Amino acid sequence: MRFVTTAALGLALFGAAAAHADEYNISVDRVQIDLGHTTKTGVGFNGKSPGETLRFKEGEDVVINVKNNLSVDTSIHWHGFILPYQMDGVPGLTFDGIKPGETFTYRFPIKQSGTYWYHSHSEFQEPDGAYGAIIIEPKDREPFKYDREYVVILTDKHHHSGAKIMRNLKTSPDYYNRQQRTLFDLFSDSKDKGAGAALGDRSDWGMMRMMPTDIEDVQGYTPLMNGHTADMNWTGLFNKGERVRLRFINASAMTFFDIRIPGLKMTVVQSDGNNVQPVTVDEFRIAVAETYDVIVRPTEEKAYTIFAESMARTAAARGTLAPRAGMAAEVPALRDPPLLTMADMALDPMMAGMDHGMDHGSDHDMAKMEHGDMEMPEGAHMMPDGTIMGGPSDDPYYANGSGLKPTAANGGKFLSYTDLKAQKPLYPDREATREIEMRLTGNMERYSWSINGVKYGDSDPIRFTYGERVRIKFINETMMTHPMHLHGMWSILDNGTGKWDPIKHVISVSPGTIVHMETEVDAPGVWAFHCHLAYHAKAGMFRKIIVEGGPKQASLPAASGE
Ligand SMILES: [Cu+2]
Repeated sequence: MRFVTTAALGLALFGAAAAHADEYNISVDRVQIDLGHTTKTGVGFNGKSPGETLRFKEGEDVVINVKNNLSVDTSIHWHGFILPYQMDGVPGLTFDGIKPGETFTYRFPIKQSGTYWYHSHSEFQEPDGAYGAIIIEPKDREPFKYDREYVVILTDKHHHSGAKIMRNLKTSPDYYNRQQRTLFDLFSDSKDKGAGAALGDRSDWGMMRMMPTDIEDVQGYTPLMNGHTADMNWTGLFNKGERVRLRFINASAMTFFDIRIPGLKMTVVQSDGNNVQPVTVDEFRIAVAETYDVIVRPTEEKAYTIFAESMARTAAARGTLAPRAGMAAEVPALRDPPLLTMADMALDPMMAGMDHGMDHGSDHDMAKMEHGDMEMPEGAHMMPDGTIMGGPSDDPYYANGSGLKPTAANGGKFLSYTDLKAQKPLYPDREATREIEMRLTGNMERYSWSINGVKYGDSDPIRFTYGERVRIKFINETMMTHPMHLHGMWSILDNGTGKWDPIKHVISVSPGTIVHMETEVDAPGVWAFHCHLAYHAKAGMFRKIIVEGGPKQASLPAASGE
């Protein structure tokens, strides 16, 4: 069943001359976004935020006219799309952006299928509301069945503009972190553990220049589900016994969500637009910019709550699946916030309490001394200050210690990256031709985020050669989870399943973990590679990729730093 028709989109659909070229008109506009307690002026598409769901067909050529009604430049990036780089929509990198009053025409063939999204790649327009869902219908039959479907697009709208949030973070990096431990916590800790232990723990955190609860660095937002606050209760209807496909998209600027539907098992069938071997779970985490398609089968004539709780448990989006409009089920309470502990950053408990070198302070001597002659576990990595991170016992996604490792409510099954297996490998399995190390680095005290210690503005482009298979080793040396997004080429997550390694466009890297991905370099041109947390990308956790060689080199710009 198809509930979203092109006619209903409010997008003009012209009978184009070419048989398979559909034409769409999208305007980028100032819009009002209802946050319940307040209305925010933001940015949207065709007068709305989120923009209307676009529906493309695999194999068609699309023509999309994007008109800029703002007083500043804009752009649209087609997130997760395989397309010519000139159509990728990253201002200053792949095109010049769209000036106020101007229209830019995107033209590209649709070479994939599944659930995706689109968003502005200009300044903070995406956090300010410029995002929407895309569904691409596959040419072939899908390997699963469903009776109806809904897009569930999540975001974290803040009453401050993105530009203001960035300014506040730069002035005071803990501006939006409300879960910081207070002096009161310190005294209550000292009752339990003794003052010495509590103070010792505190000074370790000072050395790391992070707070123990830096799981989210921007709080105080209002989570929205399909543009609705929890009170507005977005509702999807079903008939008892139907299989309902939910296309979850995390369009947040900064917020990871843990999603569950109490009373229903969810069968994950797709991630980042690519089919996976079905896995049934009670709860899953969706990183910023990821998509997950799940199928649920409500067998009772009652309402079910779709509950998307933020990773740091500061807020939740909520909606309902119900047989009739106006119904509601119980809404779970927010669980206790997880505390990221020093032990979470180290493989060996012996390492807990040592400086992990967020920046390069002067307190390394003790750490060096204590594990100077310790054996390095296989797969582990030694940081510049001598700290050992990672190792064979690590789940590439979630095993970074007790603090962050999620458990499903009521002891159920929580999806891990290790559960994701490609339904059908996109590429033949082969050895990577080269490995690149990407340390994810930062200094929370200055709100500076970087790769290999270098911010984007000071960096040289990374050069790939067409035809190679690059293996990327992410080493997350920070206390935050970074959803890394490579444009224009698929990211094959090495989760140990070999030829079944899942194909994604966002690879989320937890604090203190090492994660590998591989990329078949099959798209010439210039591409962005960045953390998808809006303020991390802007602060410098971003790289320009140049793919040299391959077809159609004429239009590739001359090599330059920026
Ligand atoms: Cu990041």
